[in-house]
Amino acid sequence: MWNRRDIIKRLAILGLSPTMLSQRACSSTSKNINQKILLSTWSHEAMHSFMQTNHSKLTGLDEIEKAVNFVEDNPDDMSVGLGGRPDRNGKVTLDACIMDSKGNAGSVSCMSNYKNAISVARKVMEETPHVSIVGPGAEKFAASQGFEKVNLLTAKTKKVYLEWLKTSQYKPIINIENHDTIGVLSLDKNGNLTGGCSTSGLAYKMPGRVGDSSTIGSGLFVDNDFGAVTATGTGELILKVAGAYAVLSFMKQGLTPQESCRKVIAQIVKKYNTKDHQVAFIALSKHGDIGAYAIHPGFYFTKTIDGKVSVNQSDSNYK
Ligand code: SD4
Repeated sequence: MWNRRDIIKRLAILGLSPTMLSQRACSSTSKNINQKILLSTWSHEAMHSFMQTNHSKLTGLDEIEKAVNFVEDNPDDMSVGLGGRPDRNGKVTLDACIMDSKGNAGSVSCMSNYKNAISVARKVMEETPHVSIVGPGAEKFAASQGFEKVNLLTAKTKKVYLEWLKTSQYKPIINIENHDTIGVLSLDKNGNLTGGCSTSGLAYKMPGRVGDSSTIGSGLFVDNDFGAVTATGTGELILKVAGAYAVLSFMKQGLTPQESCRKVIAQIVKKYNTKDHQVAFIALSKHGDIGAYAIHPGFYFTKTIDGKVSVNQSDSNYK
């Protein structure tokens, strides 16, 4: 039998301390939490009024898809869907993924000409034997599913792109705007978790570049027994640590969502040069506990609890 000292020693090997353990044991059965929670990255105004009026009407995948569609359809949001910033050749390409409470997943990467990447990702999950379809294959699949073809480069983003071409300097800007990649996590009243993520990726990326937002385990992961996590920021840093799954693995060890997000951000900061890069995670546990943590200040996330929307700034590694 292990005594307290053995347990503390073993926790130390895992980089844990007893106080970091959540008091709430993770259970593998769904339970009624009497609260409906939707947690999302940044403050996407296009989504807020929808959430206030429809939060109680939709659940799971329908809620995730509709909420993300509002952001994808907004031409003024230059990080997601229609009007997203293009790659360095002037082509807008989208990445998105979705995951349900049963562990099913779907994604599209580097897809142009169709604005609702999250909906195409959902179709990949529900209508194909695959998880991930990219580029022209994704576009062909979207057409076969009846999605309407549109030009994603709006007059506004074309102007911004032509301005960028004058210097062609590839330089990420931290918290480039206060609306960015949309990642959404939902917990329904039966304790079931769902998640989705959609982006036009890093502005002026190399053609063909795929980020974390369509990579299951990096930009998003849902494990209905424990929790759900999504990410935003420089995808290359998130991919290199399998970000969303890394956060979730700490939650599986019993850490709170907040502490789990903080630990993975700390790992990124320790390993890589993060002076000019932002990364942030949001996490939602099976029990409705919330976590959010970023490398730099200036990351906002939105909580919708039973239809009440509030925007909060996360804690960060650098103050
Ligand atoms: C990407 N993670 O493609 C996305 C970009 C992003 O906030 O999240 N920006 O790397």
